[in-house]
Amino acid sequence: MEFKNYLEDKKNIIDKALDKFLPPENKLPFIIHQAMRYSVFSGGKRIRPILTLITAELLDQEIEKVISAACGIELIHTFSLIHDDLPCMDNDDFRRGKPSNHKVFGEAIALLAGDALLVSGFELIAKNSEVKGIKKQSIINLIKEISFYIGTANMLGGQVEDINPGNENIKKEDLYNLYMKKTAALICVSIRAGAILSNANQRQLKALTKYGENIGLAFQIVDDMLDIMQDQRVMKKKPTYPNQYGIKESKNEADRLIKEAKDSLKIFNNKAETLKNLADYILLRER
Ligand code: GRG
Repeated sequence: MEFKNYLEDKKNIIDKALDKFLPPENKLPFIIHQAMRYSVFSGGKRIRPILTLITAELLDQEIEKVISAACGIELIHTFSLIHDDLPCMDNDDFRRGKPSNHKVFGEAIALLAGDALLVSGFELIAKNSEVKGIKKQSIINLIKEISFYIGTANMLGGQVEDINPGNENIKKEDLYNLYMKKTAALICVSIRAGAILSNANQRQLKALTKYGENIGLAFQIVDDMLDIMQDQRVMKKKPTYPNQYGIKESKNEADRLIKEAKDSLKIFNNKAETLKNLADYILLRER
C-alpha cells in the first residue's frame, strides 16, 4: 500500500474510534460536547495516535489492542491545542484554518472543553486495560509515563518557557530543550505507548525513544518553518529555529534529525520501514 493511503487508512480507524468514544453533541450539557467534538474533528493529522499504531505493528501487536490508548493521546494533544490558542497563552484566532475553539464557544467553554479532553484522554488510556491480553501493570506504567511526559518536567514546563517573554536570543541548546519538552515529549510518549503495550524490551524501547526524540525535534522545526513560509501566523518575537538560524539552516537541521531518527531503528533491520516513512513524511509535510 502506498504510504499516503496507509496514513489515510489509519486516520479513518482513529476517527471512527474517537467518534464512538466521545459523547454525542445532543447529550447534556450540549455545549461542552459540541466544543470537544469541534476541535477533535477539525482536521488534525492524527500523527501521535498513528505513531502508537505503527509501533504496535512493528512489535507484532494487533492495533485493536492499543487503539484506545492511541485515541486517549490524541485527546490530550487536542486539549493542549485548545489551551495553547487561548488569549492568555498564544492568543491565536485560527487553528487548522478554522476559528479556534474559544472564538466559536467563548473562553470559558474552550477552557472547559480542554479540561474535558484531558480527563477523557486519561479515561481512554485506562480503558485500554479492559482489552484482552493487555497487562494491567502496563497500563499503570503507561499512565505514569504519560503524566511525566506531559507534566512540568516536559510538555507543561515547555509551555511555561514558551510563553515566558524573557527568552529571546536563546542559546541553541536551550531552544532544543524547549522543543524537546513542548513538542517532542508527547510525540515520543506516543511511540513509547505503542511499545509498552506491545511488551517491548529495554533495547527496543531505547531505540524507539531515540527515534521519537529526533522526529519530535524535527517536527517542531518544520512546524516553525511552515508558519513562516505559509504566513499562517503573525510572527511573534518568539525564539524559533528558523527565526534564529534562517530557513536553509533549519531545513538542513531537520534533515539531519530525521536521518538520525531513522538510523536509530537499525536494530529492527527491515521491519521498521513504516516508521521510516513516517519520519520522511514529517520532513516533507506541507501543513
Ligand atoms: C500537558 C497538562 C498539560 C498542559 C499543556 C497548552 C500546553 C500545556 C501545551 C501546548 C504545547 C503545544 C501547543 C505545542 C505545540 C505542538 C505542535 C507543533 C502542535 C501541532 O501538532 P500537529 O501539527 O497538529 O500534529 P494537528 O493539527 O495535526 O492535530
